[in-house]
Amino acid sequence: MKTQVVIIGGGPSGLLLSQLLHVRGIDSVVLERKTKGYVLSRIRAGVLERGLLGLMREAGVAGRMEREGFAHDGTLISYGDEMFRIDFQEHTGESVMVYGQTEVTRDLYEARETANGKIVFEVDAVTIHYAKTDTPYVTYTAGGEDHRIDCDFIAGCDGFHGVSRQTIPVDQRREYEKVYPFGWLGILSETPPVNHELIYANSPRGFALCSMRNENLSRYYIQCSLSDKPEDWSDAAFWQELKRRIPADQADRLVTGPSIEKSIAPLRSFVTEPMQWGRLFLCGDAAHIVPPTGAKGLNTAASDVHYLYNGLRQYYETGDPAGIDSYSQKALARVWKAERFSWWFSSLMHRYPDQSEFDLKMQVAELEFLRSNEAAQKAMAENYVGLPY
Ligand code: FAS
Ligand code: PHB
Repeated sequence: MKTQVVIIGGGPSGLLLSQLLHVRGIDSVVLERKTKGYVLSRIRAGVLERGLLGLMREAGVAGRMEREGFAHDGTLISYGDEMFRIDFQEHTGESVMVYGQTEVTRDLYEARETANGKIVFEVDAVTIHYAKTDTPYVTYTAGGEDHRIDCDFIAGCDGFHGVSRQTIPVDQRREYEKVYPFGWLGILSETPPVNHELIYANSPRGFALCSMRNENLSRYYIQCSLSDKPEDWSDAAFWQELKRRIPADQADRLVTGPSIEKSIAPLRSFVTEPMQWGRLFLCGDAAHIVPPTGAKGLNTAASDVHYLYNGLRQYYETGDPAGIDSYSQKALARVWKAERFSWWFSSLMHRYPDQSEFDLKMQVAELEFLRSNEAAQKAMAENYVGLPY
């Protein structure tokens, strides 16, 4: 088989890239290790930046998101019983869209299937060959048979545990990592959200986040120990702990109910450089990971896709390789700013085991500065709605 772009990974990065290329008449094949049902069962991001909204519109898949998504003009930050609001509209004139990653992925799958896009599920032994030449190819097995796809380019959209990053020789990669000494225990519940906006909560007992998917589907998180397992937490214990971490007036109005999903995500900051190796380009979690505090994981994957899509489009439409040659440098410039914001917001909102009394005073001082200073709020708002591509 031959195609123009082989895309490894059928998550949001791979699917968005495939659909954008299709709109421009550029052929791709998506190789996905799991089943479609498994990919759609993963509960992940919930907040979309303006840049991702624009890409979804350009890909022609924004209809349901615009009908069912919720535009949020601000977010709430609490510490103890204190709470204040960051007004995105006032500081940036922009909003964010609350619309689950699962729904983004579902919309992209539907668009690819409608366009008869080629997606191969349950592939195994995916191997990238000759990425440093102008005749790369990918081999894989599916249904017990060996396959080969010759292509012009390969997009590694296969997440943190994929094969693409590992294809770049270890002595050619520089990796930067910070592992956080806690995780996030998240639940979904078919209950009305406690507030119409998100609440990021700093409390003496640890971080909590009150989010949502729609008017009767809420998403809540509490910071937990890395040794915790979801089965260690009954629903009652989760709700009791969440109530102790958010302001009393919010806890009083919290509607609880049975969890329909419960999972723990570890937190890390991670970047690999470079994000390209010959004709192999890394996108999304294959190249970088952020703690979900700033809602930058999916959104930074989207900015990678923006740079790669436009580079490939320039190459195929004009023969000019400038966009693909500068992909890694452009993508990394924005990746590092998202890493910084996610690290900064995580440092501000969580309890760390080695924090001193002075450190805790610094957190309160930073929160009160953010609460009272226009420039600090503008900086927070600009990062949260998404820095320009
Ligand atoms: P993904 O990991 O989503 O997709 C990669 C795909 O590649 C997967 O479908 C995988 O099956 C496939 N794959 C892997 N290896 C392969 C191989 N060898 N061959 C073929 N296919 C292969 N971000 C937020 O903004 N907010 C959140 O709350 C949030 N929560 C998260 C919770 C968890 C547990 C995780 C892991 C991530 C979370 N993220 C969150 C980040 C998440 O949203 C990612 O940024 C987003 O999924 C990135 O999308 P992709 O780059 O497509 O990677
Ligand atoms: C979510 O709704 O899952 C969500 C929202 C904002 C975050 C992280 C997760 O920062």
